[in-house]
Amino acid sequence: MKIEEIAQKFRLKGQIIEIKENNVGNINRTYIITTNDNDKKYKYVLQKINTIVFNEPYLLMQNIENVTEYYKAYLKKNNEDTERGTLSVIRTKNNINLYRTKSDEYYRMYNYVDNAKTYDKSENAEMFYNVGKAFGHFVKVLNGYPMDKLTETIPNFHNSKVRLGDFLKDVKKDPCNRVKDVLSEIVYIIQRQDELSSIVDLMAKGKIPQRVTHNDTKINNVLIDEKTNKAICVIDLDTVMPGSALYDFGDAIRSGAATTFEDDPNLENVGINMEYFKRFTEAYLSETKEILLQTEIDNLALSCRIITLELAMRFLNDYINGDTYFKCNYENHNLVRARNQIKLVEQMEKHYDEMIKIVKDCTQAKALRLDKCKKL
Ligand code: GN1
Ligand code: MG
Repeated sequence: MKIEEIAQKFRLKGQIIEIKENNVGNINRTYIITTNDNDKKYKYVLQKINTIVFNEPYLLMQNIENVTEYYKAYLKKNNEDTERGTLSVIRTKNNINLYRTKSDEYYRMYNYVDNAKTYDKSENAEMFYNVGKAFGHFVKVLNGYPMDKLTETIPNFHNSKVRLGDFLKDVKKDPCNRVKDVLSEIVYIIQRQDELSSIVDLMAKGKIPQRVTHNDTKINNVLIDEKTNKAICVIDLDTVMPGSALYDFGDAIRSGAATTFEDDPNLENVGINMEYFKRFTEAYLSETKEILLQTEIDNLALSCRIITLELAMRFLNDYINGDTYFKCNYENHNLVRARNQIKLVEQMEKHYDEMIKIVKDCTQAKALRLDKCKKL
């Protein structure tokens, strides 16, 4: 079925005048649809859901619709921007939040937030500070959301322990005879298996709570206002599920404070920008300090290493399996990503004490302020 015909199934205003494919993201296919209604232009985002990755598209859409409606109600109550502050699901003419084609393809539509851009890399520390505010705000807004309404659409998505088990099984199977080329990378990951399990273990012991989490907090999942450079909206809500806030914090740092892209083959470029780390942490904690538990705060710096290690393992795992999960633009793309992420873990290990100190300084500033308030 043509994209135009599919777009027509949704409640669009006016006639379609343009369809453009947007080549971002490793999973779904995205199209920007422009319509014209009495000389007024409207834009929509149409996405084909990758059902190999998301095999419960109806439950996934239910999660997204529930969460965005809750979000909108919060924004309204707090006099914040309900139009641009969250995504809105556009339903089909049959009033369903998904369109299923005869060949079992699933499409969904959102409003397009205008005058906003996404960035694969932050242009400066201030922009990343704003991104920290947006992800912190996300935690704050959804803090009261009734968790039992959320479905875990991809079970164990950030269960690094389960992922490690799957990885080791695939290493044993070696379906594409690639293991021999990546032995040192495999050893690197196995040497850090205790670390990989640590957040999951703390959750199992009840020391870290389950929260509504985004699970893909890459910087390009935040819309930045073109004029003010403020972060206005968290997007890509496919993986909104119950999880640990720590993975979201860590993943934002992994992608946004890295000195280069996650698939830069030149490892000399790979590092962590500590100024970005500091600014993001300040912003994030300014939104979440009253919400996060001390155990969560104590593990923020470690979470960056764990999620980066998890990504290194996922990319390597996909390479070993013959590149079936992540979109690859060239041979060895997954291997390049895995090596890049391993280098980033090394860099985070080098700067670990500094990272811990920054988190402490941000939270001590908070304690001091509280103390002052009490005395007044
Ligand atoms: C995938 O498609 P995208 O870029 O939003 C992946 C994330 C990874 C990311 C790495 C559902 O996200 O978990 O962190 O690639 N999403 C899924 O770039 O697996
Ligand atoms: Mg995503």
